Amino acid sequence: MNKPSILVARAIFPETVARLEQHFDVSSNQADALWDRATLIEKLRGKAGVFTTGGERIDAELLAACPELRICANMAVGYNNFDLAAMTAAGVLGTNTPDVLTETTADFGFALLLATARRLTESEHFLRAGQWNKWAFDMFAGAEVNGSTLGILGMGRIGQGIARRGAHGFGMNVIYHNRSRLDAATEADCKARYVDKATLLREADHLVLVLPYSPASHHAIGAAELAQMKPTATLVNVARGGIVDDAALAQALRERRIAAAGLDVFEGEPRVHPDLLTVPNVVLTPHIASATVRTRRAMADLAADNLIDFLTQGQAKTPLNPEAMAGARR
Ligand code: 8YV
Repeated sequence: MNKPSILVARAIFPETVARLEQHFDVSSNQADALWDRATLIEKLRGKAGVFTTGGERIDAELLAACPELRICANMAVGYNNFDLAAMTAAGVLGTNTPDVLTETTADFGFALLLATARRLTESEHFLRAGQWNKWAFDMFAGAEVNGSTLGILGMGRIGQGIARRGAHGFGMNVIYHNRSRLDAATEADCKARYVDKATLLREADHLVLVLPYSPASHHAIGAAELAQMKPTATLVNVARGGIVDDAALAQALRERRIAAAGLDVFEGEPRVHPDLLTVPNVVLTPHIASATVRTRRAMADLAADNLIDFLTQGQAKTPLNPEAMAGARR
């Protein structure tokens, strides 16, 4: 029997490609060329599955051009690159990689919070530039983390991980806002108190964004929201570009309307708003919150499992639109 054909759209671990090759006729982009959309569609022709990594837009137009496609397996927990309604309508399954990256991403969110509050990169740049020639009582004095108020916008698995780190590790007072309130046991575990968004903005000493990106969360933090925050507050975004209005944030940082920001994600990344590159009070990292070797392997394994399980047995470990499995394209 002929093996199904799949496409791996970006470079991934060679071991993952080798594993996929045991089940599929694999075309892979191990050269990691950045394909434009027309090229992606061209490469997808005749493929039953695609291994995506979060940047490939899967929508009605692409699905119509690729009638053999049955599954898109994202190596990411976020799936805002998928038009899930269009995929369901076309009978195409989408999968993501939840859970395996939760603790690693929460670690990074907390690291970015600490680095931002305690001015880690700004002070390192100062030292590297040879400017450290004496002690000063207020040199790089930052914001207190322990015992302060940690605000979390978006209280899913990663938000809860950050809350637990703050509450149990740093004695922080944790408040959160989310579309739906957590059950009492989870709130107790995270030592977190539910508040409305205005209270969250007003009371947080450190505000961490961990909500999914959708049209509803576009610019959830813009000029108006920044204006409600404390002038001493820090803002951390480990969620998605587009949730923060980067131009408004750069202006607020420049005018010290908030103290500092830590950003792992950007609108239009890998481009970064030029104003963010010139303000000192921001810590910038290139979307690496899930980037440990073990976690990236676990993400790749789970995405590969989904392709293998679905195309060989009609099942998937982490389906996003399980209803598409029943009416899936054959
Ligand atoms: C990924 C992420 O590394 O999982 C997500 O949603 O943002 C990151 O862990 C990124 O999407 C590329 O795969």
